[in-house]
Amino acid sequence: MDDTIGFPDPGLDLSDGFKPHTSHWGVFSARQSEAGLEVRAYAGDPDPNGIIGNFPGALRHQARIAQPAIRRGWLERGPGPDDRRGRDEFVSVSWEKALDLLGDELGRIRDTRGPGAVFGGSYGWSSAGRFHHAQSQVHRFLNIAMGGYVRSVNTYSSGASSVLLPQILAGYEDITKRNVTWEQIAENTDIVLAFGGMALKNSMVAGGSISKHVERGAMEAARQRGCAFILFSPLRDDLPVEAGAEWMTCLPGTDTALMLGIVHTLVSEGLHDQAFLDRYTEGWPVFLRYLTGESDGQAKHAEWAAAICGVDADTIRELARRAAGKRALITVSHSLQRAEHGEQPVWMGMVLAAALGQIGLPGGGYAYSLGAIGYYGRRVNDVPGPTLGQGRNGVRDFIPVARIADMLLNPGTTYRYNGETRTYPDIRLVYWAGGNPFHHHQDINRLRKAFAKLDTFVVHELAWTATARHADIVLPSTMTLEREDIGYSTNDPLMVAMHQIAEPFGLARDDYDIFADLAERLGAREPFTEGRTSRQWLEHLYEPTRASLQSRGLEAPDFDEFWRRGSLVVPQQPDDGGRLRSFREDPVNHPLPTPTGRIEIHSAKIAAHGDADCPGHPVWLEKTDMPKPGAPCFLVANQPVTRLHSQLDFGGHSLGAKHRGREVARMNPRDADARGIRDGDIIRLFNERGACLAAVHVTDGIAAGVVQLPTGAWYDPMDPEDDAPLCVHGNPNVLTRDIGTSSFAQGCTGQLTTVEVEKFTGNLPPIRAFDPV
Ligand SMILES: Nc1nc2c(c(=O)[nH]1)N[C@H]1C(S)=C(S)[C@@H](COP(=O)(O)OP(=O)(O)OC[C@H]3O[C@@H](n4cnc5c(=O)[nH]c(N)nc54)[C@H](O)[C@@H]3O)O[C@H]1N2
Ligand SMILES: Nc1nc2c(c(=O)[nH]1)N[C@H]1C(S)=C(S)[C@@H](COP(=O)(O)OP(=O)(O)OC[C@H]3O[C@@H](n4cnc5c(=O)[nH]c(N)nc54)[C@H](O)[C@@H]3O)O[C@H]1N2
Ligand SMILES: [Mo]
Repeated sequence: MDDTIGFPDPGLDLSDGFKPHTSHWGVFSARQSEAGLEVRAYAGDPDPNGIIGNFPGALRHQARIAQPAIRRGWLERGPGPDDRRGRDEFVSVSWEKALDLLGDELGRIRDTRGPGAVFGGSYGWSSAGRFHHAQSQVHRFLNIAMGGYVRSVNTYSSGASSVLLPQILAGYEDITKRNVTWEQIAENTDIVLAFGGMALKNSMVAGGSISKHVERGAMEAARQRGCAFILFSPLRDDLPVEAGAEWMTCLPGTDTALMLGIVHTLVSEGLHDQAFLDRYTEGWPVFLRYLTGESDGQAKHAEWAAAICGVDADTIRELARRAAGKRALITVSHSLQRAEHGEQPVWMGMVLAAALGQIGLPGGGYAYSLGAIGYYGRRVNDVPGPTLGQGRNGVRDFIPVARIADMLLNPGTTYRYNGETRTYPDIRLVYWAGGNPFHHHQDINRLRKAFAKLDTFVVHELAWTATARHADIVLPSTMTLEREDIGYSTNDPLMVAMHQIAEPFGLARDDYDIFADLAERLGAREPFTEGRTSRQWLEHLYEPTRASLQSRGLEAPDFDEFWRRGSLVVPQQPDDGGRLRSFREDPVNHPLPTPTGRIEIHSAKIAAHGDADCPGHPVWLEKTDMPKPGAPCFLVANQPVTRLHSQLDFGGHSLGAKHRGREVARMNPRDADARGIRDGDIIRLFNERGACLAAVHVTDGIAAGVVQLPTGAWYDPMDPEDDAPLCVHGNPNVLTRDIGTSSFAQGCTGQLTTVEVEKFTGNLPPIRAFDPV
């Protein structure tokens, strides 16, 4: 308890008028003067992140929204389905007018259709502060002022794994936050098999705030001690050079087959840990019949796996022998499950770890999504942090988050989810604050048709994103630097007093103040605000932390003192290996929270669902989107290096990495040569759903047959009047498929699709995504 070792806090550099602040991509201090905005990374961070360099150029950029705006068609003709969304012009209006019109429309929907006609999932990352967190604000508002809303469950990050893991291993947080830590890896691990890697670009960011980026140092320390890192990925930089990894380019989407080949080798050579399987797992015999081919006629041996995944059979066998009997760690990235049948590699990774028998030992076993987010897999704070109450949602209905277009296009139709048959509701109004679905959702051309069906689409945004451009009512919100907040994450010990650095842009207002005025129009100001100003809310939300520190006899500064200092280190729980460790030590008294209390290699519950696309144990399932004539290359649409998703794509750090204004794709020289494409060219990527332009970097750091284009370049249709316009900027979601992972979890599958690529030789169209509206 009370373990803050390893977290000396040098404090933020507050000299020269700099003030403390934080973001999903790091703690910093900043100063706004006539010279513009300057940022200084937190001195306690051993490996600060360049993404904070997006702030200076973004703060006063013309892409910011200066004034409330209403789509002309909605203003003139009122609410109703309209395919002019995303094509129409906007009319700037006063706050008074915007809020009056919106208040009336919310009242109409509430009183005629009820809150079940409102979709308020509002998925997205918004900002790091805990009070002005846009989702918390919009959910609280809709609950209190509207009586509720149809919500979304799960995330785009872990749509398949967050439904699966609790049924086969342990709670999602047990596995991602209280499991194998970076210190354990540095000290104990002999070999890491990293499926999808642990790219440093990803651990640079975190949910909430992040003070220290430790991953590079931990991998370097492990490597120096003799730990071997094996990277299975289409991209070499999915592990840092410090890890000294051996890079194996398995074909995208085939990790499950590869893992089956490794486990088959373990079993056929008697290298698997039968004692572990007997003592801790459920269903191994059923799985074994599948592995050996007894149940389906096909043994999953190394040759079989090699023919599917492209890693040769000798290498697969060698990997099994190298991992057996060692402190072996299997890591599976989020990306593997953000694809068709994404449940399978997550489940099979766990089975591989179980067969190696290391689950629950320091630095060994199974670490799902380690490295996807900074500090994941590290310790959890031992004091409560600030959380804004959401009120009560009077609507029970929900959708799995990535099924939004299906819901809007097909009200009243049924779909499968987690063993149930459910019905899509009839949504008339969508309210979004703090997310960018026209960046994050798949098959944007289809999404446009889905949003055309609404009566009204309301968006709070700080900038003219594609989502704002598809809305009916656009309300300008402040960005984090323009307001006070508390920065905090449950697994980062540094709580940050986020001072206001700059005045709001134009007429932008805090989401909270916008909702307070709307609540007034709906007769709910007092329950929404509880009579508090923003500053009073911060004091109120800080109090549980202070009281908890005080009750333990620790230094417990009052709010004013915390605010003056700028940061506060809170104690963390010990690194005790969490639930998997205690299960290993005593499986009878510390059973897992699965139906059998054991590691479920076979799940009777999932088998009973009867869904062929996710049966009762992990299996290799053929993909329906494989390279073919017309789309012969895999497209990996992964997370970007220079920004968080689409946020501040107009900031200097993000713009600086583009080439001729376009997002940069990567291709192997073999694929480029075959198409007469050279490094630095502009290419057109296309398939049956859409097309976009991008610049290209030709490199042997990517596997042949794979093209990579990160997410987050703002959708920029050349001619918005088209049904499937060319995106001239490089948003891969004009190409991705909008299907669920399976009937079981219905997660997002945006990571992987297939495309053709050609050199673009026409006149280069201008980028207009960042133009003011
Ligand atoms: N093809 C493909 N698509 C993917 C993925 C993939 O791997 N491949 N990954 C998916 C994943 S894992 C995720 S998490 C999603 C991310 O998708 P999102 O979370 O929707 O992406 P962000 O760009 O972070 O969107 C946050 C938005 O909030 C706005 N914002 C910031 N602060 C505030 C504020 O204070 N108030 C308001 N009102 N707005 C604010 C920002 O300007 C930004 O537009 O993308 C998914 N999409
Ligand atoms: N800089 C930055 N960091 C981020 C984010 C960001 O936007 N920017 N977003 C954050 C969020 S919300 C999330 S959910 C996490 C996402 O965490 P992840 O989903 O793990 O991240 P990605 O970068 O999308 O994918 C990781 C790598 O998986 C590889 N890969 C793709 N498909 C396959 C496959 O089939 N098999 C194998 N073996 N490898 C494959 C790709 O080469 C890719 O680089 O990242 C977080 N970190
Ligand atoms: Mo995510």
